Amino acid sequence: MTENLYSVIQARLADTDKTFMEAPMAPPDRRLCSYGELETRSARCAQALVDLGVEPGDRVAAQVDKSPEALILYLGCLRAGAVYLPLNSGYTAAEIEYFLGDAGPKVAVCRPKVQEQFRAIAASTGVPHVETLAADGSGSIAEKAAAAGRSFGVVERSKDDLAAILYTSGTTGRSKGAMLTHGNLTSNAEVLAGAWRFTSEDVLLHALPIFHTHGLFVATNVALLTGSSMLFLPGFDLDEVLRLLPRASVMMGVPTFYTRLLSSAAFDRELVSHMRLFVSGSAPLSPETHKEFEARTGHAILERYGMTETNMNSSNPYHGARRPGTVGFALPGVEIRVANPETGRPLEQGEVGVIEIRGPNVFKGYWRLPEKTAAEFRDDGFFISGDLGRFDEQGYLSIVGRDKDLIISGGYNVYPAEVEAALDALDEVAESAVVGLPHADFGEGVTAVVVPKKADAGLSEQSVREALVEVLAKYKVPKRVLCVDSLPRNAMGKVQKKLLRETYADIYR
Ligand code: MCA
Ligand code: AMP
Repeated sequence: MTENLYSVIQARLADTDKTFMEAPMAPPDRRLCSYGELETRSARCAQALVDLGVEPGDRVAAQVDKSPEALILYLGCLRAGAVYLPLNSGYTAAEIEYFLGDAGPKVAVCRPKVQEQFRAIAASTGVPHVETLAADGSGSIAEKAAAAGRSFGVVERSKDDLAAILYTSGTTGRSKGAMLTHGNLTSNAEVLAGAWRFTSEDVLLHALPIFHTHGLFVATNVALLTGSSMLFLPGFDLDEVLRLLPRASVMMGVPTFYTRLLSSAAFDRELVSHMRLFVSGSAPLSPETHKEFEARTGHAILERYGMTETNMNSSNPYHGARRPGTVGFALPGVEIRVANPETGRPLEQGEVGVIEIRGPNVFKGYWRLPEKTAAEFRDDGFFISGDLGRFDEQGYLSIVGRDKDLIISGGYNVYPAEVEAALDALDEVAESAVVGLPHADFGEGVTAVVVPKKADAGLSEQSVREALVEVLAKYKVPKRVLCVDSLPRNAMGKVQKKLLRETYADIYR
């Protein structure tokens, strides 16, 4: 039996006339997509990919704007047995070059306006085909799909075959491609659909990007498996979200979505009285936001915890207390333990240690990096998350810190080491340290503390930011750059980041 995620979706498809996606910002003729149209359009897309020479296991990379057609490209890849490789639309040419070189895709899909740049990168990295897809759904891949036959089936895949590769940065070195299988995605979507009581009656407000686990897998796969509908926005626009919330039953978001909603006086109990569920994840939701949200709306946000490598691990209960500041219990079929970071020995309830995960949700490994993969797993198969946690007396898990030097800004991960390397590469910079500081909108604000090579080197906050925008995606570029004479170091010569975080704690408040 085929275990292709698309076959599982197809087997559940009950009503082909039912709306799968309504995209209010798309061109009028492409605003609505029923489940029946999704079938035909993803078949045509799969056929177009196969006509380009895509074979099962080949990678198809996409750096495109969010649109219904971008989602159909993902589904076309699943059907063709290809491995979908979505790329953050903010990545610069330098970042893209690395991903294409590492993943070796057969096809790379980009926005029409950067196709020349993409073609040059494709030529230097050996990618045979470059196709285009614009935010309005037009482009060469859309044309090829429209001209392709509609009878394509679904390529047989087993649960261990790859469905996608998502790149995640690391504390050291370059990004690693997390290999996610059909089994990983299917099992997690099924578990979440059950845990969060999704039915075909649901209307999900989808304002997340679709190049990460949260928007692509958690939101979309759950909707597809349960035959629900989505209100599909190109991004989080506060006014649009407020306008559409009365038509939705569920919303998923990063904490910034919820703090932005609370900043609006129009966001009140009446507007969301019909809503069934608000889910938060990707970054810590502060207990203050949780409480303020409940006081304003009567809804307790359901916080859950996941990673690119593991999909979703734990969730607060649908029925039962949703505890602020916790990420709830392990999802069915998922094992979570809190262990000694050095030895992996499980700790007692109440003790703080590294969170480790095992289950059908856990990825297959890092693309072409067997040693790095082995280093992140214990011998008994538990994946070492790098998050520090504790179970309370009722079994709720809290994330209390990170064993990894990571900043989460508005739900995007930024590794200080990558930003420091970009800063240190600037002629005028002698050394740098990058820290995350409390930020009212993004949770944490990426902040650079730099030592100029010479006092009169002409280094300014603006010049540094301008130089970094050329090499790093904007969300990684420090919101503030502070020039100092020297960095504080301990007796071992290590930069004291804790001290920097304390010294500059209030700069975004
Ligand atoms: C945009 N900017 C950002 C961010 N987003 N800077 C830092 N952090 C960000 N997250 C930049 C913009 O380029 C712009 O720069 C300036 O900040 C202001 O942008 P603004 O218009 O306010 O931003 P926005 O376009 O409204 O986006 C904010 C956002 C967005 C809606 C919070 O970042 C977002 O959708 N985040 C969701 C991320 C996500 O899906 N994460 C899931 C990862 P300038 O002014 O210079 O032009 S999956 C995951 O983590 C795991 C698996 C899990 O558990 O889910
Ligand atoms: P990513 O690499 O984008 O998949 O990010 C995964 C990381 O996001 C996790 O290792 C956690 O550090 C963080 N994360 C996800 N959900 C939560 C949450 N609910 N609370 C705190 N941190 C979270």
